[in-house]
Amino acid sequence: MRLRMTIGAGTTALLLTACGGGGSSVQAPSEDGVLRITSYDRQDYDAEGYEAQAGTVRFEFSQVGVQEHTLLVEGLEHQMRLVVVDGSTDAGSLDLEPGRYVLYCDIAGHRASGMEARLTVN
Ligand SMILES: [Cu+2]
Repeated sequence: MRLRMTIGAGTTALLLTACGGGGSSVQAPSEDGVLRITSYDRQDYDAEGYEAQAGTVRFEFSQVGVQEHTLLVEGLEHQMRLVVVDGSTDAGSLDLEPGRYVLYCDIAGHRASGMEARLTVN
């Protein structure tokens, strides 16, 4: 009877998958109830997801950089469109029921390059 140990060194896969910054960073409103969202020139918001309480949700949209960006809630575009450019801030509010929403920037090409985020209203 022979015991043979096979060491599969040749088949050891490299499982070091790239960590694509992938966490699930979710940002809740600050203590004053305002949901502050920052945009960056890399065409991204400062979190992948945001949380808010149902009712009147107040948004404050600001910018790090110089690119113009907007903030809209999918399906509610006619109710709010915030715009920042040259370091400005913009603010607005929406009456939201509990549910899942999508935030995005409607500047040409920005959403396609990843400028969108989840909004969970509880
Ligand atoms: Cu943008």
